[in-house]
Amino acid sequence: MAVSVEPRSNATSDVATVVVRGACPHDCPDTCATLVSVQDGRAVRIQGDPDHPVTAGFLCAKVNRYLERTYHPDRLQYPMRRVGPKGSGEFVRVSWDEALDDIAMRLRSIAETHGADAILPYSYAGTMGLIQAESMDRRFFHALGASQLLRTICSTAGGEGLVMTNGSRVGADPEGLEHSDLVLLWGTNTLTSNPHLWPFVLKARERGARVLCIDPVRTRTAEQCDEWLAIRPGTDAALALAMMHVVFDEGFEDADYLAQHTVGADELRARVKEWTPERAAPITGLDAGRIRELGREYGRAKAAFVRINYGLQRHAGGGMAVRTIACLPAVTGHWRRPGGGVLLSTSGSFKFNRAALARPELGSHTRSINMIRLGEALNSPDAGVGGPPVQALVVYNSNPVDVAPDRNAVLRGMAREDLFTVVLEHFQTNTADWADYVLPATTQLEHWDVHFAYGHNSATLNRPAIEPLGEARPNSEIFRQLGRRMGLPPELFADDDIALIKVALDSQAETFRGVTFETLMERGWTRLNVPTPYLPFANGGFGTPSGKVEFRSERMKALGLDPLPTYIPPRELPETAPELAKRFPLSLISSPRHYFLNTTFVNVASLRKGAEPECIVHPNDAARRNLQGGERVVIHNDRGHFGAVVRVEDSVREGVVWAPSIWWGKLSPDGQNANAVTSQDETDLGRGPVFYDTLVEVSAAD
Ligand SMILES: Nc1nc2c(c(=O)[nH]1)N[C@H]1C(S)=C(S)[C@@H](COP(=O)(O)OP(=O)(O)OC[C@H]3O[C@@H](n4cnc5c(=O)[nH]c(N)nc54)[C@H](O)[C@@H]3O)O[C@H]1N2
Ligand SMILES: Nc1nc2c(c(=O)[nH]1)N[C@H]1C(S)=C(S)[C@@H](COP(=O)(O)OP(=O)(O)OC[C@H]3O[C@@H](n4cnc5c(=O)[nH]c(N)nc54)[C@H](O)[C@@H]3O)O[C@H]1N2
Ligand SMILES: [Mo]
Repeated sequence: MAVSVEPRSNATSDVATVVVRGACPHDCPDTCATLVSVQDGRAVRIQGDPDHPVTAGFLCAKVNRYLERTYHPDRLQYPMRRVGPKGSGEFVRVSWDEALDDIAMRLRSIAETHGADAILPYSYAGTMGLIQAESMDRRFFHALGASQLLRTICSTAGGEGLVMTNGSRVGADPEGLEHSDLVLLWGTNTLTSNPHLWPFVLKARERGARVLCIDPVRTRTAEQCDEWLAIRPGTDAALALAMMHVVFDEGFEDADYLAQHTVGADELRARVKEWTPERAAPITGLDAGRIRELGREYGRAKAAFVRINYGLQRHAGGGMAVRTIACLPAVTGHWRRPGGGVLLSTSGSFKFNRAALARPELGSHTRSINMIRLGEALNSPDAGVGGPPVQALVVYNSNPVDVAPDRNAVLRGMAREDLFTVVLEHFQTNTADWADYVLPATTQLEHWDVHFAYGHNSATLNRPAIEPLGEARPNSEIFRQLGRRMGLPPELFADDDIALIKVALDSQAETFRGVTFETLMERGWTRLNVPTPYLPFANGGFGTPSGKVEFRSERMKALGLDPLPTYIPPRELPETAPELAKRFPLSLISSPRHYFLNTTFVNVASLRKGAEPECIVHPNDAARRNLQGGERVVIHNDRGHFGAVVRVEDSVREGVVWAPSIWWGKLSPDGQNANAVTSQDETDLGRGPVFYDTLVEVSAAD
């Protein structure tokens, strides 16, 4: 593969330096444009592109260490075949030909004996690149007739909630945030999980906006805000309903926007009439007076910017919560003005030609398996959905043993002697330990890709900066080779990665006008064909069946849900599960630790800094358990347990335990992590996970 470079003179060194434009591949709203400096074939520096309006020349704490991760001594560089017992982690090096021939033979034999849907791909967003995450791999599994994977683990609950109200995964433009006069950071740890939004928040504040954070945890983001509203987990819809109560009650609604661009305004008004701040107070754990004042602040604002991220939707009613919050700017007409609206995701504006990349029509007949129910799928004779048992698992861009809920169920499945497991990876993760074959994959510095974003409006190209390490290969190439070996139609596997990028860009969408391979090659990134700031709904134009904001939704009704916004309580709270709560009274939130990206970077020493898993407990909860702080505890429920060192602080609300995540099991003293206690339950919309809807008890270890 040719390495594409842009020569640049380098005054400080006599070794020629070339700078290669790239994209951060990680699952984060920011999708940064990067500049990688290469000397003599080795990457020596990675920086954020100073010209990119959102990257703004800086990278996060983690991606600043991307070179350390790439050149990590533990990088997998050769294909390996298991020799020891399953899970022992004993492997021998084999050639690519030997590995691929044997994998093709095994998969063919499973397809003949059990049917091709006994083969399950398992991937998520280890890289978000369209080429390495949803091109040749998808063609391969679709043509094979493998089971489909429902990729629900992160964003489908909130995404569907947004679609029910507004009709698309489109939101307020972060580049307009500075014009906002009130910023609500609602269920988002912005400084950790979306740091490139922060400069825009600061600009709004400089212009006079108040910045509030609504979160059960006083995160580093909440610390920086004007106020922390310590809401009870999973109760956000009740707060939003009460805010709308105040807005209507005190006449802050935009009657003209309601009349022109919404459906069901009268029914919404009647619904929120019941939602007095006094009713929402005990549910949300917030003071009724403060809720009323928040409703007024929102109502008086001209352009409130509500940044919701994905934390608040990881509860049983997460879809409804997002749908309900998304109603707010339509009631007040804030969509009309720069800085106003709700932002969950901008991804809906990126109309890449994904169908041509992935060819879903080839596999549309096969069964679907929800990725968050992997434990059930591996342990049930009919995979939990009907049909053959899962006999082969092919994992790439994901680390299911550590990220999927109900970890012990996943581990039981991975241990099955009759399960054939292939893992494409950079590192020997806990998942790779259970593989029959481990195949070394390239990193973002070593392959081509093209990226959308879910927190801004530019597409980004990634060019390889260095040659692959050892014998590592891009995912796309591994599936190309497997497709050929398995005798699938050769024309599906003919495109090289640059041809695939051009396929992805072959879009007729208006937002894609001007987004071409040439513009991307020239600058590295291209803003979609939308104005700056983009006001997607200033004049309506919603993607719902009615073309309007659907306060009342027939689609919700068809799903058996309330057609109007409402509050669906978490499954695991004292008031919904009183018996369970007697034994397990605390709500566990296992949201991202600042220096990890899901389980990526956990093995980078400079980011782990010798730390151990920890949890934070409120002083009152600690006192009841005789915990002083600093000692080792076990966090447990009927699904399992994991260990942590406890910190006692009032930075979590009473009743909540925060265990920053996601640790590698094998880098934790007890080999476990937070997913030992999470459940395979599904959200109301989108069949998503309920990671933070989890009751536990915290006990001193021994
Ligand atoms: N550094 C870093 N950045 C990341 C990631 C990472 O692992 N590390 N992960 C990336 C990925 S995949 C994603 S999806 C995003 C996730 O990033 P976010 O969408 O920001 O989600 P979380 O960090 O899961 O949760 C955000 C906040 O929601 C709070 N929260 C939990 N439950 C509730 C609730 O019921 N109501 C309210 N109001 N708040 C609640 C949590 O305490 C947390 O502080 O971040 C991305 N960015
Ligand atoms: N308890 C708890 N569990 C959670 C969450 C939580 O907050 N709490 N968050 C959830 C969320 S939001 C998400 S998105 C998921 C994330 O789940 P995953 O998408 O599985 O994320 P990672 O843990 O980062 O694992 C990605 C793996 O892909 C590998 N990888 C990266 N690039 C490539 C490549 O080009 N090729 C190949 N073959 N491999 C590559 C990396 O080395 C890494 O091991 O986890 C979920 N699980
Ligand atoms: Mo995620």
